[in-house]
Amino acid sequence: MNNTNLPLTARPAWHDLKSHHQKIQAAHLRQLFLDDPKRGERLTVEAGGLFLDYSKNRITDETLKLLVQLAEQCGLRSRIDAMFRGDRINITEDRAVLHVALRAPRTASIMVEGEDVVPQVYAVLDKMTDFADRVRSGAWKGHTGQRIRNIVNIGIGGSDLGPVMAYEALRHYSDRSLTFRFVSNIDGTDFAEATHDLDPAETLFIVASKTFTTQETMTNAISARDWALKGLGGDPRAVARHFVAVSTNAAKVSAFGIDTANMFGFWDWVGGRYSMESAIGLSTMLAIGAENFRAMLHGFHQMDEHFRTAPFEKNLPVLMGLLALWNNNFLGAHTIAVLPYDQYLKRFPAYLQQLTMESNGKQVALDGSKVTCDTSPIYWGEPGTNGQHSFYQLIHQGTRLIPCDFIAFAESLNPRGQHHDILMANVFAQSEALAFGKTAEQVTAEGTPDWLVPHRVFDGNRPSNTILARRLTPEVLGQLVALYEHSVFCQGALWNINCFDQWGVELGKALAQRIVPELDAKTEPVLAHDSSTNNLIRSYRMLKGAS
Ligand code: G6Q
Repeated sequence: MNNTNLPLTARPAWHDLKSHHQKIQAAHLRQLFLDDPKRGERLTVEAGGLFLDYSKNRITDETLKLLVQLAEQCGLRSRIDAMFRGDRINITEDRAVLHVALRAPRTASIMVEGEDVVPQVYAVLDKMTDFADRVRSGAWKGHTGQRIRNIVNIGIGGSDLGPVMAYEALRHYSDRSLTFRFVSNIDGTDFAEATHDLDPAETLFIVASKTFTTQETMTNAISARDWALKGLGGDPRAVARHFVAVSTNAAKVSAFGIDTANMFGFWDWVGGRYSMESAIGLSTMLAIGAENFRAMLHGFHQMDEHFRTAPFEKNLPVLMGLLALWNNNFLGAHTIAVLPYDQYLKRFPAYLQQLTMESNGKQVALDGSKVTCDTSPIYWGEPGTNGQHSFYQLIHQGTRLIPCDFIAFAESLNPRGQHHDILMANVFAQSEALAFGKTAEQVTAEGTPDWLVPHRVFDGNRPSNTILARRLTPEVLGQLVALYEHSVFCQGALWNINCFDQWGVELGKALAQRIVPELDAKTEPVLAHDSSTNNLIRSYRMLKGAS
């Protein structure tokens, strides 16, 4: 049954799901809810502090049974075990995938190549804690003896999106006497705007780069060093007080001029987009303190344990993964909207875009063959209620099916009058409207003239999940991120693809390296690209007055 070489679409459960889909495709959520008055209570699951209502999906008990069978036939259980065991499941880079070790308890033991990595994880966490405490208390001084008031994280992709998202998400818990900025883009505007009002004497840069070779990050780090030294009288010793590094590459860190005593390490078994709770999260720890950071790790770990041990039909990440696959591969939905009804989660959709699409935007199965069905849907979203006043029109009445993940919290971190009840009323109203819509009869009964009726009808039957938690805490953020990480893993396991490489980002990088000197050349370079690229390069050179 677990024959890994069988394409997903050749699995018996896939065929059963296809014919099942034929049978139920006409079923409307209105009917499904009428048929089972307890559906909204039944199709729910809870793990840690997260409650998932998935009843507003176009599924029946049979759908779920078959999806679970599909997961079993694809060997999901053994895939999960292999990840937690530290097998080299990232086969194209020959690496283990052990972000779960970053949040394991101190007493755990996880072996990689005969070595227990948990003590290493805690050695770095302890070093981060000591450093964060010193900066937050003012004991760590800048070169001129002033305390650090500004922290600028320089990193991109996995070394940026997690830290920014976590900082924004947990801002409520952050030390407000510290200013945090994040520089990622090679566009000099990013650096200029992040630093224009900062005093170098009070500014600490974290250069966050797993490889310490990423073009954008290294260019920004060099600009930061120039900026800092210029503002601090040019003494190179200032670097030691104003720069720390987060990396796996000690040689490159020290070549840059950062003392490796001020380097926080991690390991090749931590993928960039799975690294926000490693030392890459140093800015998070500086913002919220070590205790809150540990609470976040605990949240991650709770979800890891749930994922590892819960039966599939009660397993939150597995269910979310299977539902995403159902909506994508059987209902033909190309995208998923992630709609957090919490302003603090405004960067969560951007974070998820990398997690989901860099992980599962693949067209080749583990054995090198082409996949036989669509892989990752496109994830996108904005916080509610703002999105309601822009793109929800398309979700409600457009021609495309857009499954939605609503995320909401029972308690506001900033209670103010009726704000929170109104916010929550909107979450519940949106998923209700999407599922049940409004029929032509209902619209007519409201006295709408006939010609206007079609414009005002809502078909409904549009699927959504609602994730509810009591309060957005560091622990709950950890659970939420781990939930999506594992849901992505489940989808990837069923599609039989490698969630942990990203070869698709390489070609553009390599071509850019070739083009940089052509843009920079003092004399007209000989261009050997296609006619469009050649012409664009010439036009650029002309416009900037290079030739
Ligand atoms: C993430 C990717 C990628 C990576 C960045 C930054 O999974 O690997 O987004 O995080 O390219 O890489 P460095 O941390 O090495 O600078």
